[in-house]
Amino acid sequence: MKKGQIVKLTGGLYSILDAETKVLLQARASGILRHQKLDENSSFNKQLTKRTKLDIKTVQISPKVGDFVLYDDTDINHSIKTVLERQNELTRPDVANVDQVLILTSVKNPNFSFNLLDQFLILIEQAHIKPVLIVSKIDLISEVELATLKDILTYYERIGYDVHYVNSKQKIGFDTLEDLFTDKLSVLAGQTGAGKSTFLNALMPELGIKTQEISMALGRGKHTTRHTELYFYGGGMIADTPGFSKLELSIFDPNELKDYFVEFKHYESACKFGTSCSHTHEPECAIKDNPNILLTRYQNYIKYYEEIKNKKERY
Ligand SMILES: Nc1nc2c(ncn2[C@@H]2O[C@H](COP(=O)(O)OP(=O)(O)OP(=O)(O)O)[C@@H](O)[C@H]2O)c(=O)[nH]1
Ligand SMILES: [Mg+2]
Repeated sequence: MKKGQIVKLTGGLYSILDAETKVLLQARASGILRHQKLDENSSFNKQLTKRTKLDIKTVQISPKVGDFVLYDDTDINHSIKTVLERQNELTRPDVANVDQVLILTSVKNPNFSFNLLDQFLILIEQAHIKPVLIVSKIDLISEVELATLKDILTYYERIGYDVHYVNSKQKIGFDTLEDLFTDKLSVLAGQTGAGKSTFLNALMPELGIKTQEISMALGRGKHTTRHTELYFYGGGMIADTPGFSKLELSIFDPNELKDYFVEFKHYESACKFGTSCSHTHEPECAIKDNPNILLTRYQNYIKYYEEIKNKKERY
């Protein structure tokens, strides 16, 4: 049995990078994978509740891009026999063992959205992955508009996120990205049309990845990227993933939400009710009306909090 990492998945066929030889080969998932036996501490158990854990001793695991697997190199099909434990995983996009997610947000077409940005940050924080902000299409707004946006985004830098500004068409802003990818599996995420594929083409012109102009010419329109694939760049790997128009937060307890607003933890101890403060209505809350917290961040927090609470009440 040999070890490898899945770098591409199309129509049931996997491309695996052999861990030792670094050779790419085609593989298929073996039948036994569909019912892999899990021990209690397996990372695959995370999504299961206590009850289903007792009920289900075997579980269906679909190998995904980024997964480390053991495959049979004596078999012509290179059958994948085991999916190894995941360090983390995303479901939309479907990638495992991710080191960082680059959130691409265009300043125009589609317009910059703090709402979408904050939702992305929550999803990535929840998956325990490092987010990096890439503001794209900076050539589409005036210098004054860009300066205003940059000014607001220094807030995100202060709370710990790196922010980069790019124009992928003229390859501007890429000099600061050089070491970003080394030894990492990076995922590009963002709305459809944010410029993810164009960004990758600027890094690796030889790839000629399909972007929206090309798909428009083919009469396809939206969602140009349809499958997830890892590309090798700068000593690491980058996944171009299909974008989407709407995100869905998968948080079931509204009290969990505050954990993903990373800056809140610096002030929380000053709340009268400490860590049990929901920051919504309590007296002497150190988050609400805190001048150091960006107002749109707090407003989005309240908005998502209500959404999660209402959803919970419906069940
Ligand atoms: N002016 C300008 N246009 C850009 C830039 N980056 C991307 N675009 C354009 O934006 C459109 C969408 O770009 P894509 O790279 O296909 O977007 P995507 O995020 O990969 O979209 P999906 O694959 O559908 O998720 C294309 O028409 C690009 O030419 C940029 O830096 N400046
Ligand atoms: Mg794309």
